[in-house]
Amino acid sequence: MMNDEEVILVNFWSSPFGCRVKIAMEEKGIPYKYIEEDLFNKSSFLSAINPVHKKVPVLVHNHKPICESLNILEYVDEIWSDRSPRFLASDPHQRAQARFWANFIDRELYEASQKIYIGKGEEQVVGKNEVLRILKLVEGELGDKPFFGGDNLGLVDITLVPFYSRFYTWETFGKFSIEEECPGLMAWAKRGTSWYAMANKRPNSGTRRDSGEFESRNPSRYAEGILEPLRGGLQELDHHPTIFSLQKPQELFKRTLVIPDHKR
Ligand SMILES: N[C@@H](CCC(=O)N[C@@H](CS)C(=O)NCC(=O)O)C(=O)O
Repeated sequence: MMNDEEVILVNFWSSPFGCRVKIAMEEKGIPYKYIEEDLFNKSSFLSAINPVHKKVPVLVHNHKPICESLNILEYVDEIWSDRSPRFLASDPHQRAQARFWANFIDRELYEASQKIYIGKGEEQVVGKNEVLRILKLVEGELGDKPFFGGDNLGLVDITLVPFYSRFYTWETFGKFSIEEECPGLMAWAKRGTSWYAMANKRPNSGTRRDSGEFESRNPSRYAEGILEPLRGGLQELDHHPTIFSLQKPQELFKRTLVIPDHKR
C-alpha cells in the first residue's frame, strides 16, 4: 500500500453494514480514517459521496467514493488483492456462490428481522418464522465448514456476522432461541466474534461528529457496544422498544452502549 493513499470510512457506529467494512479493513490490515456520520442530521459530505441513497457506509479511496457495503467488500478485496485473507475464492463458481449467499442475507435477513421488533402480534410471528427460515438455509450452506469461506472467513462470513449482535434482540422480542434452532450457526457466530471484536477494538482515527462522541471517549466500550448493541438497554425500556419508534433514538444508543458489569 502506498504511503500517500487516502482511505476514509464514513459510517454510523451501529450500522451492521458499516461493520462489514470495518471487519474487512482490519482483516486485511489497511489503515483508514474514520468519519462518524450523524444520520439524524446528515452532512452535505454524505450527500456528495452517496448522492443516490445518502446512506452509510461509504468508503472514500483517494477521493473516489464507493457505496454499498457488499460492493465495498469486493472493491477492498480487489484493490488490496495482495493482502490476505482474500474474501472471494479464485474459483468462479465459488465466487458466484458466495455472492449469491451474501446477496440473499443482505436482501432478506434485515427486513425480516425488523418485523420482529417493529411489528406487533401476528407480524412479529411472521418475522420470527422468516428469520428462522433464512438462518436455517444459511446454516445449511455453512454445513461442516468452520467458515462460509472454508478455512478462512470470506464474503459471506463478513456479510452475516454483524447481525450476530442483534440475535439477542430478535430472540427477546420473538421469544425464541437461535442456539436451539440453529446450533451450528451459533457455533460459527461465536467463532466469528474474535475477528468481529478485533475490528472494533482499535480506536479509529480521524474526524468525528457529535454522534461519535461516545466512541471517542470510550473505545473499548464501543467494541462491546457493537457486539451487543441492544443488550441491556432494551430490557430497561418500558415503552415500545424499537430504536425506530423512539423520539430520541440517540438516547437509546447511548444507554445501550453502557453495558452493566454483570452482563459483560
Ligand atoms: N444496502 C446498504 C444499506 C446501508 C444502510 O441501510 N445504511 C443505513 C445505516 S445502517 C443508513 O445509512 N440509513 C440512513 C437512511 O436510511 O437514511 C449497504 O449495504 O451499504
